[in-house]
Amino acid sequence: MTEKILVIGANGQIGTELVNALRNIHGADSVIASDINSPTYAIRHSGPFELVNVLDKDNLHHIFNKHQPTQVYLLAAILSAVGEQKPKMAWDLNMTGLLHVLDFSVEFKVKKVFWPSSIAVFGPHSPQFNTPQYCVMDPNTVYGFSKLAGERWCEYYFNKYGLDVRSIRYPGLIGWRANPGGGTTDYAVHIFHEALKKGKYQSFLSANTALPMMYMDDAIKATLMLMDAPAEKITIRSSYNLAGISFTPTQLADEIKKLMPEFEISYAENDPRQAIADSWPKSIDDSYAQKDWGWQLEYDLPKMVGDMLVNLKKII
Ligand code: AKB
Repeated sequence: MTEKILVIGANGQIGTELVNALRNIHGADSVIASDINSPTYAIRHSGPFELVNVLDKDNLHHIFNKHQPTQVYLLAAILSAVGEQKPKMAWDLNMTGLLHVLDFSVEFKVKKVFWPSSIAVFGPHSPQFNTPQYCVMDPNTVYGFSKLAGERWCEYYFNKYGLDVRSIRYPGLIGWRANPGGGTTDYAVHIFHEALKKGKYQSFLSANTALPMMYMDDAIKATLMLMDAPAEKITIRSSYNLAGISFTPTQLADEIKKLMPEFEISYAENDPRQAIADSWPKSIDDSYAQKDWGWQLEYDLPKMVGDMLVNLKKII
């Protein structure tokens, strides 16, 4: 059966990469990219595009009706750092947007829905190392508790309406094709841009702040693996932990220095994102993803740094 895949929030960090990966697999015309903003060059030139605001119910309903998608990826969200500046707006977009998409997916009999969660669902009382799938969760950012509530809604729609909704708790994502949009882990992308442009970078997180991160190639691979897995293999309908690689700004800078010995890092003080990072896990246990759908990480820290620098150099 031919798929019709609607990607909402296609201009963002994940969307830019995912749309291209999906178009390579299913063909350009089978993947409708959509976003609240006009399409980026890469998205516009690779296939169809719709302007969509997930909070505008009539507009979203029209898009579902027009395209009759078989799969929907909802990527539109406000991330952790921006969410603290605009808490009500973050809650509204992250929550109401999700509920609109879940409702229309039931109404239009969408076969599979993907929605991203985050390591931000954990909080200061969650175990910090090797954080398990199931544990105390007390997120203290609006982004974090909107993602946790969203996970509960996803599981609820699966149990109550049989909607095949699947989700991953992404770590911080690092890629060269698109910039991140206002998260706490953004330093791990900015550092590469500044290294190549200026040879130095001031990290807004402190030297020894360890966080779980993942190279975008691995994140896209995991997303497609989860979406391709047979439904009976998916034992978690809230969201799967995904570990990635855990490192500190110093460890990342040291790895960059191996390829760019002149690179220098310094550290800002009193950045509000530090408190957010301190409330998140330092490393994650993703054994459920490994067991249920065969997840295996490909990029470790040296491989990721090498690939980022080689590719970014070509476009900077
Ligand atoms: C953020 O930093 O807000 C995101 C995330 C970890 O979900 N990158």
